[in-house]
Amino acid sequence: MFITFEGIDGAGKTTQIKSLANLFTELGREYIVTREPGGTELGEQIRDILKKYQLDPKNETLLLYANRLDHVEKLIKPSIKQGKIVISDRFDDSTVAYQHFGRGIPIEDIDKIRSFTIGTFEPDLTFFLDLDLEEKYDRMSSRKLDTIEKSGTEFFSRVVDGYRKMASNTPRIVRIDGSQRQEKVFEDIKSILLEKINL
Ligand code: T5A
Repeated sequence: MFITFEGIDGAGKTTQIKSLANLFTELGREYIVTREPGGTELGEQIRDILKKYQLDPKNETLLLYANRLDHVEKLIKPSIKQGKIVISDRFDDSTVAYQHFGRGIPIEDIDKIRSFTIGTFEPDLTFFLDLDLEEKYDRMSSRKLDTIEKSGTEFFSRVVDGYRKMASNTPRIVRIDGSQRQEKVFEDIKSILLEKINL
């Protein structure tokens, strides 16, 4: 089982992943928690580059897929093969939301790079934590922002709309109202999981 969490920065992905990991521990299920950008040694180095430099959107996209290929082959697929549940904080939908809808990279180009790197590999289930921009900015007001987080309101508004479109046409992606209190967000996630997998 490969589960991913998606949404704009500050949507609550990391918070919910912690609760889900605690639940799997209580249930005695074997799992790993990973993230993108990052996940492997190469991926973490790519993460540092993406967070530090203002790159051309094409370079940003290429680096994200270099990371993803390494992540899928070295960590995600081997962990699934060992019978573990893999939980990833962001995956391929982030590239469609941020680099296609946000930065304007044509979807045909993203499809080609994806096909060249990870082929048709995709998550079994994706939770999209939906949050309005006002709340996102409230939650992140005290934080030092990295290069992508400094991209501005218009950019993030395209990213949110993109995620909403993707969630409405992709059965794998389940939209969860991320503006609810933490415990209620997790209840919603748990009830979807109970429907989809044998916990
Ligand atoms: N990126 C990534 C791309 O552009 N393309 C790609 O293909 C990929 C893979 C990653 C950056 O890279 C970009 C997107 C990102 O800009 P990151 O540091 O990993 O950077 O950033 P995020 O994944 O966005 O992580 P964040 O920590 O910013 O957001 P989270 O994990 O969604 O939010 P979380 O859980 O840390 O919560 C944020 C704050 O809100 C509070 C928390 O306590 C915390 O203070 N909070 C709540 N408050 C009220 N109610 C709730 N329900 C709350 N839930 C959490």
